[in-house]
Formats: sequence, C-alpha cells, structure tokens
Amino acid sequence: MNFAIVGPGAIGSLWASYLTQAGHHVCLWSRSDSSHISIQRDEYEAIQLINNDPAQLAQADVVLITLKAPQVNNVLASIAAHIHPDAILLLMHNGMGTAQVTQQRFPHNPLLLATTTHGAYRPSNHQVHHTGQGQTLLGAANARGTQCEFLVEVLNHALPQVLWHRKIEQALWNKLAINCAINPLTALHQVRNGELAQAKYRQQLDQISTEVAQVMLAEGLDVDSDALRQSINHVINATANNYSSMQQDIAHRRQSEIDFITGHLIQTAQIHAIDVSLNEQLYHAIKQIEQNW
Ligand code: KPL
Repeated sequence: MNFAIVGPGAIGSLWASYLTQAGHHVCLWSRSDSSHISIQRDEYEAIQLINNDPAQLAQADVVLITLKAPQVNNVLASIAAHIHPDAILLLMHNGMGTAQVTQQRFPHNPLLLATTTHGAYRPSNHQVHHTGQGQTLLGAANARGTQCEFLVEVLNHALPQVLWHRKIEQALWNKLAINCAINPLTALHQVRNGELAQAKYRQQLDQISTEVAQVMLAEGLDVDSDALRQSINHVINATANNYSSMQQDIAHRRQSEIDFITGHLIQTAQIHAIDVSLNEQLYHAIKQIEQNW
C-alpha cells in the first residue's frame, strides 16, 4: 500500500521504518525542506524516503498523521488539496479533540483514530530507537472508517500488536486519563514520571483521577475509579525513568499538548457541569508558564 506519514517524529519515524520493512511504499511530509529524509532504526540500515512531494501524497492510500495535536489543524489545512478523497486518514497522537476538526475538513474520507503504547526515541532527525514494545488500538471515527477494519491486518503485519477497538473513544479516554495525571505534574515539577510515586503526590493524583472518572462516566464510558487510579500508578512505575512529553516540551520551551489533554477534559466537564477544579488549576499553571516565554 502507499502510506504517507505526516509529522515523522519518534512514533511517525518508527512506523515509517516498519512499514517500509514490511514492503509498503512510504513517503513523508515534514517540516524539513529536504526532498529526501533518511531514517535509521536501531541497528538496521538507513532508509531514504521522499519528503514533501505533493504528487506522492496524492497517491497515498493511508495518511498516517503523527503530528502533535496542536499542529494537526494547521498542517492538514496546508496539505488538504493534495489528499485523495478516498485516502484513509489515521490520527495517532497524545490527547483528544482533533477528530472533529479533521472530520469537518475531510467530510468524505474514512477517518480512524489510534493510540499506541510503543516506546520510541529520536536521538536525531535521522535516527529512531524502538525503546519498548507496545500495542496499538485502532478504531473508526466516522461511518466510512468502520469499513477500514482490514487495516488492522496490514498494520499488525508491519508493527504488531495492532487491534481493532469498536469504541475507540474508550481507549483514547483511558490514555487521556493517564496523561491528565502524569503530564502536567511532571511538567510543573520538572521531574521524571517515577517521582510521582512519592507520597507527596498521592492526594493530587487521587483527585485528578476522581475528576477524570466522573467526566468519563458522564460521557457514557466504562470506568472504575479505583482501577483508573491503579492504571495511573502502573504507568508511573512502568515509565519511572522517562520524562513525560509535557515535561520535555516545557523544558525546551515548546508549546505543550495541554489544550488537548487537560483542556479537552475541562471542555467535556463543562458540558456535563462537572467540577474538575484541580485539573483546571494544573491547566492554568501550564498555560501561565507558556505565556511567560
Ligand atoms: O504518554 C505519555 C507522555 O509522556 O506523553 C506517558 C504515558 C505519560 C509516558 O511518559
């Protein structure tokens, strides 16, 4: 198949490498103005991929969008004219809230959403390390998307394990809950994920997870407050040595994904008139840092 990867950061580069290895044709769309980009994964030979070629993009059967959430709308606006009306659009990033604008911009394309737990690290623009095996959950965000379950087999062959999720919002909210708990606190305190296991963070983590669980319940999702709190602890321990993406964004003075993580939670809470005051405090604290740059 022809794949275009829009936003080849760590996860996008990982997929570019595995899809190429599986025999697919992969092109890139990135910030770089080079016509070709080389990607080397772990100890494998580097691959050369065509970059920013509108003709290649127009031939893509699948457009895998691995941009960070705040970039999705602007970048898609700039390339919309080159995307085939039958191309499958697949959004894969932290946070939520981009599906609605993408659906409005591309009302006829099949739209899929995915969340992945694979670990990837990009020490330079041309290298990617696959730092942890994970799972990718894929599901439909519109009616045409429901006809694209076949893509699971294609993607699973390239980078297992890929599973189809009939209610992908559930999986995205489960991940959002973890990001609401870990990302703002690690960014504000500039600590690794594992630091949040300390007793001094327990009460805040309890409250964040209770607030998120109430919003999830109101959204009609399956949620058990204790199980959610446990899964937050599990990720804190499993990724103890990592810096969260928001910690890194704040450390490097890059715009964070707060509007699409805690911001998305707050917007949804407002619809249901649910009090999420601790999440609001954390949201404003991160926005304050960003506005002071
Ligand atoms: O997704 C993550 C992130 O950093 O954005 C977690 C799960 C918190 C791992 O660091």
